[in-house]
Amino acid sequence: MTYLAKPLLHHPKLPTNSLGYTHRDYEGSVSTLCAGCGHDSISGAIIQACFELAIQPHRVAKLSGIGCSSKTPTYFLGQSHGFNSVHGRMPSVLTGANLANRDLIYLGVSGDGDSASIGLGQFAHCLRRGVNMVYIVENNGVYGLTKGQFSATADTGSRSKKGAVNTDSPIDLVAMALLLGATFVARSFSGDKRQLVPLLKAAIRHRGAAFIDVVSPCVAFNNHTGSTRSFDYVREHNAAVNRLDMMVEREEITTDYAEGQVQEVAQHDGSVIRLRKLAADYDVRNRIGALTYVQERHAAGEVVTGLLYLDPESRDLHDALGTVEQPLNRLGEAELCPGSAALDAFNAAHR
Ligand SMILES: Cc1ncc(C[n+]2csc(CCOP(=O)(O)OP(=O)(O)O)c2C)c(N)n1
Ligand code: SF4
Ligand SMILES: [Mg+2]
Repeated sequence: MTYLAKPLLHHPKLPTNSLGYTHRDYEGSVSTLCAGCGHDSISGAIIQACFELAIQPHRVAKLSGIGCSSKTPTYFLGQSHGFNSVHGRMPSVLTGANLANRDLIYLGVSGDGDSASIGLGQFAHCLRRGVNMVYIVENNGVYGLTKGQFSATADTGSRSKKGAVNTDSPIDLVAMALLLGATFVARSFSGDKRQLVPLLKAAIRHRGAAFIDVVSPCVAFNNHTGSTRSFDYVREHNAAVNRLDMMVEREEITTDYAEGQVQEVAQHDGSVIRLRKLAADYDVRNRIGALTYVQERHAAGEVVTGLLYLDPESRDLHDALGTVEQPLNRLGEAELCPGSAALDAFNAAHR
């Protein structure tokens, strides 16, 4: 059996969002991942974020590659569109779907093997093209599905469960995303829903390529002493640069922020990200500063989390290509076949 259906009955007093939907309306099938897998907590955070944003499930398309992480779209948003592609090929399938229908919200779900090994080229190009999506890597430092080989994100010197030492250099997907031009870059931890849910909400409302690297321990193969992706290691070395609230529109500050510690960034769609700064001199609008900071802290053994970079003036691939506003399946014959005079004029313009 590949998945289990959940019973549809739920408590009549479950809280509802502005669409009248409960949390249950954003769930998927019962997970078949190992009990305690970090990936299930990320599914929970995605459900929470979509519930809080009152997203209509049919407006979401979730795409993935291959891996335990890439199985997770079955376990959330059961009423949404889904496509489980080939190993490492989620980004090109997502790019094509996005170009055909710009009206959907695209969630790309991948693993560190899927994105940093076989899919590294695809990862790079969809970020540099600015595809409007939320690209989530559930990063456990191993190939969980194929039973625990080191992945390309495993730190040098980290140990496998059987004691082998990784001698290769790690690929830091956050640093790559910054270099490649992603306009929203964050890192979080599957065990920190308080940080992850608002990050997901802000990324969903962002126009452009939003990338979130979520450290997500694999309890079966990479949760031992000597691993730098275990629950204990990440809890002990987590250095958050900020905590954020995501507001659909600007709202009065009601929380107890200390003066000088709050940074507000408005996005294109009117949503406002309010950041409580934990590292006083960290500026989320400084791409080069972010890159330096993340690498310096990694060298000091820390796992930097939070919203690391945001370009409030972001544009997406449709802006760059000047595509039509409507999804392609809504274009009628008149737009698709404007007649021979229009074709002659077009050809003449290219002579
Ligand atoms: C073309 C191809 N090569 C190799 C595999 C075998 N394979 C399946 S999943 C996987 C790695 C998954 O690792 P990751 O993306 O980190 O996901 P995780 O299971 O750790 O969540 C590999 C190598 C495959 N399915 N297809
Ligand atoms: S093998 Fe690891 S990544 Fe896969 S479900 Fe189990 S704990 Fe999760
Ligand atoms: Mg993995």
